[in-house]
Amino acid sequence: MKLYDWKLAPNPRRVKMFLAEKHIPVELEEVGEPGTFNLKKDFVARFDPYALTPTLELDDGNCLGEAMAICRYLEELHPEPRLMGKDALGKATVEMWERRAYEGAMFAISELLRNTSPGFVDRGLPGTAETIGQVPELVERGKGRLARFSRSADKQLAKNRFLAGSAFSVADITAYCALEFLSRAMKMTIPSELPNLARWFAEVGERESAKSTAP
Ligand SMILES: N[C@@H](CCC(=O)N[C@@H](CS)C(=O)NCC(=O)O)C(=O)O
Repeated sequence: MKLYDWKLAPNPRRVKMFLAEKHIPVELEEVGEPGTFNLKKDFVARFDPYALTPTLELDDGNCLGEAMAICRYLEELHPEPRLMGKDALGKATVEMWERRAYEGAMFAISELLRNTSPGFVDRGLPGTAETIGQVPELVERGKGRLARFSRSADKQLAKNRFLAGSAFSVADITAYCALEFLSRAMKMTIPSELPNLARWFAEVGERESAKSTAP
């Protein structure tokens, strides 16, 4: 099993944290082109239009894309510790918060970065060598989306230790990887009026899985 990785990027880190929480060893292959915001040409040619990290290549040659699909596969094979919920309600709650974290934080941050950064000119969407222009109007929309998610997460974390309740889950992993990337790469920190989100962010950052996967 081999994980195609892009060390600096937040989405492959979701799977690396998930693997670390479960103590599953994996071979990593870096497909980021050093010193650029591009992936290596041979990787893009092979997987276009889904040339995305993370991609997991299994020993039989099957390849899985999408962090959550990869996590689902790993959770089935290595159920403990459970990171995707235990019973029907728990699983649905994790999925609900993971989806909110992906759309409200990870995807929102992607809108901010890809539509402003000179490194992403003509690469408004990831995964393909096709020319896709930047749309500056999406930046404000992305900021609003991120603010709404952050406020709702702060409210949820006022009553719960983690996003989906008392147990750490893949929802925390997605939200953490997005917000950590925001502070590291885009120098945007959690606003002081969201103390519960800040408390949670510090706690997740202390986990071994966060430390061992830090770029
Ligand atoms: N929906 C995908 C998103 C994956 C994604 O966007 N990965 C980024 C890195 S954070 C990537 O590989 N981008 C390739 C590119 O910029 O062309 C997932 O959840 O795994």
